[in-house]
Amino acid sequence: EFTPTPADQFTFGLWTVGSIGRDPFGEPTRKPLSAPYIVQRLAELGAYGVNLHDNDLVPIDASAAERDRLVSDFKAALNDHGLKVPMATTNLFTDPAFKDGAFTSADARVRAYALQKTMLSMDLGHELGADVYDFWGGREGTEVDAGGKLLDSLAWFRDSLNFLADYSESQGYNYKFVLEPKPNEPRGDIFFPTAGSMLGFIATLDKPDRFGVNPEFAHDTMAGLNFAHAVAQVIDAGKLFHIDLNDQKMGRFDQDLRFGAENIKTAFFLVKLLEDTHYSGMKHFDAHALRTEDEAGVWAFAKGCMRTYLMLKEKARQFNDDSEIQAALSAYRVEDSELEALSKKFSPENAQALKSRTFDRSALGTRGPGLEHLDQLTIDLILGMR
Ligand code: GLT
Ligand code: MN
Ligand code: MN
Ligand code: MN
Repeated sequence: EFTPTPADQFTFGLWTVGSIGRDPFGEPTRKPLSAPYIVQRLAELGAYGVNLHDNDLVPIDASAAERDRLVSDFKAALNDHGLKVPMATTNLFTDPAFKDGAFTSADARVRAYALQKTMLSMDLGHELGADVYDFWGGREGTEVDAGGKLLDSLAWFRDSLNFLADYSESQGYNYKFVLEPKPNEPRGDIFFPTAGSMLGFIATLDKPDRFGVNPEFAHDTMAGLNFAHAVAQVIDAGKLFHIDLNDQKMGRFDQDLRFGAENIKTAFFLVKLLEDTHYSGMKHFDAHALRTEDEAGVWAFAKGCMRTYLMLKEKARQFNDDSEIQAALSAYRVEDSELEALSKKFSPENAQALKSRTFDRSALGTRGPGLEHLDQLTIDLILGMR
């Protein structure tokens, strides 16, 4: 029970389970794992796929021969173990060339190089079968706003995405692009800090239908936001093409904790939202094992992410089937078909009827909605006491 299968559509990144435990204060604590080995282990654990940045597989200065060898060994492993590559992305943050941004660098040469690197990485992703392409603008931001590029950056980023969407089409690739917001780190302030800002920006692109959002649990939590609320807005906009699951204490540095490790209640409502709305995209665990861990800890981490998701999915099912919880919910949601009909859509008659209606304001303000009871039932359920 709670053992995943590929049908669950769980994915990891070469960079997530492959993390060697480096942090800004300390050297790596683990040896690198080869891509084919990661593929084998993830397949054994029941994952559906593995995602990658161009340079997770092919070093930035690799020769053509080296690239071909690495790609063919990786493809052979995918083939042997039946693992997919659903999503690909570009590393536009590690190399010093990108220290002041990639698509939003004030240096036109860096912007052009970022386009070149991304096109080559899109070619690689396509070769591996990816149909989602992620843009996480880790370096797209500033510490110093005296450079005066706030509006330019938006225009440069827009031009780049329009260029790349046209490139994708001209190549016959069928990519859906996902934009991944983060408020800060590694930059002091990153452009497009929230899912809502990405949604607003997507509407300004030439081909908005090709673009969605890739929200990440930890990114919203760092900013003190409620991730389930952010995801609901992305779903409402029809833009949830991908999701990055992990965990994080609020207001801290980027921790990338195992999914469900910290904010179990938000994780529950998130899973419930994804399951109730039949989210059909990939569930990508964008996190890594603690720096304290050895390789065994890496696979314990990976198993734990998937197990917790599946346990929360079962809890969501129980929530929906629990008659006491459902009774508390129906008591909370007051229905009034007459008033709902009048309020649904404007007409002069409906407006007039509402304006002349007498409301018992005091009764509305006095009613107790039963949320303490409902929330405690939820806690009892999550803690396994129901
Ligand atoms: C990086 C970041 C993630 C992004 C990845 C994609 S890389 O690890 O923390 O949130 O999704 O570029
Ligand atoms: Mn992240
Ligand atoms: Mn992410
Ligand atoms: Mn991170």
